[in-house]
Amino acid sequence: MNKIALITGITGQDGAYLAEFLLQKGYIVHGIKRRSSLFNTDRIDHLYQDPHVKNARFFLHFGDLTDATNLIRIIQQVQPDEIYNLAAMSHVAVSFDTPEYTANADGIGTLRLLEAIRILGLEKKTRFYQASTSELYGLVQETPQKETTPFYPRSPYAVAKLYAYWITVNYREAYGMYACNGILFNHESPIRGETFVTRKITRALARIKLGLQDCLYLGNLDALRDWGHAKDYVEMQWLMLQQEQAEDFVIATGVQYSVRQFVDIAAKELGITITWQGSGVEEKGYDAQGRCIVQVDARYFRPTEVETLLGDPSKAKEKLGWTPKITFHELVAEMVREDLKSAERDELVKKHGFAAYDYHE
Ligand code: NDP
Ligand code: GDR
Repeated sequence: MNKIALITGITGQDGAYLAEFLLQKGYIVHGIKRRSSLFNTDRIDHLYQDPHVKNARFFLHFGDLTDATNLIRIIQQVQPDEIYNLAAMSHVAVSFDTPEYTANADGIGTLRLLEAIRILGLEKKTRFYQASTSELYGLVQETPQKETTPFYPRSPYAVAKLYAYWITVNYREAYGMYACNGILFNHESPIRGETFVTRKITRALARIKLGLQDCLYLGNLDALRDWGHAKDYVEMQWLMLQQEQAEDFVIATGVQYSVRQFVDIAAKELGITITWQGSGVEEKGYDAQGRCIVQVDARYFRPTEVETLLGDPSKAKEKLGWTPKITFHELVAEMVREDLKSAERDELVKKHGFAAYDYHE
């Protein structure tokens, strides 16, 4: 019998990689997607199967984490063995603009799913994965951060995720549910959202290389992150649900780079060497021809920043056999390569007289 998985946030970066991974493992995969006025399934279109086809194993349902009745109905229909709760308003900076919505979707949304499992009497059948985050550590109390490091969230996003973390632990303890948190550090890929800093950098530098854009505007260049590859991290999400007992795990690489270093390494992939001048909001990066191609814009500073994150994945290494396959440099190279391809497409479009839109956020 094929196992049945339900993925919330299936149209996002992790949702797409996880769906592909589970389909390869023989799962029947159901995903919840939001209604939007434009198509929002780009990342999973290659997985689409006509539901009329016999033995189809991939199904999408309209839904939203802010709608409890909808979630209960979908879970009742699907009767999943595993639920992966990846849906969230996941942008830290945007959470300062939409704090109430973020609390509703990211915090209470998790409660709605756990309650749905309970209301439907699926506590012993359905295993639950919660997409927790290194943002919980915020103003870090210990370096490197591990499962026992105290939390100090620094954004409405992180505070909402703190609620989700603890309600998952509480349902495990109160009702004996198999529910666990993956405390995942930043993970990226060529399908990372364009407004997260890594993708913003690789996309902009590729466009600058081809003359489609002049300058990349960034916020805090000194921020330090522990960046891994999303493809490696979704495998750990699955493994966490295959253990004898539900436990929470940190997933990280244990290596840290600054945003400035990310820019330098990505630029190097494109044959660009950057010379930095000035500091703080005055800092600028110049190419070999003396053109200013990177500039700090205070608009991208956050009201409260998470300056440094570095994970200690020892527990995952020991209990899950965690070995990330893709190195940081391979990740950057892959992202640059893919963004260069799409910039080349835009260049062609422009050459033939059509406008190639540009969006700098
Ligand atoms: P993305 O932003 O790429 O994807 C988020 C997904 O959630 C999208 O499918 C989005 O739909 C969906 N979504 C947003 N709001 C709602 C809602 N109200 N109801 C239903 N669906 C909704 O995030 P990632 O794939 O990068 O991350 C997956 C999860 O892991 C998130 O919960 C994130 O907070 C968490 N996380 C991510 C890390 C990372 O480095 N990537 C690290 C640690 C945790 P749509 O496509 O329509 O916008
Ligand atoms: P983060 O990722 O906030 O860590 O959350 P993001 O890539 O947005 O920022 C990383 C660091 O880079 C700094 N930064 C900028 N960030 C953005 N987005 N745009 C800029 O122009 C810019 N300039 C500098 C930020 O200030 C920050 O310090 C991600 C999300 O995926 C969360 O959902 C997830 O929980 C965490 O990772 C782990």
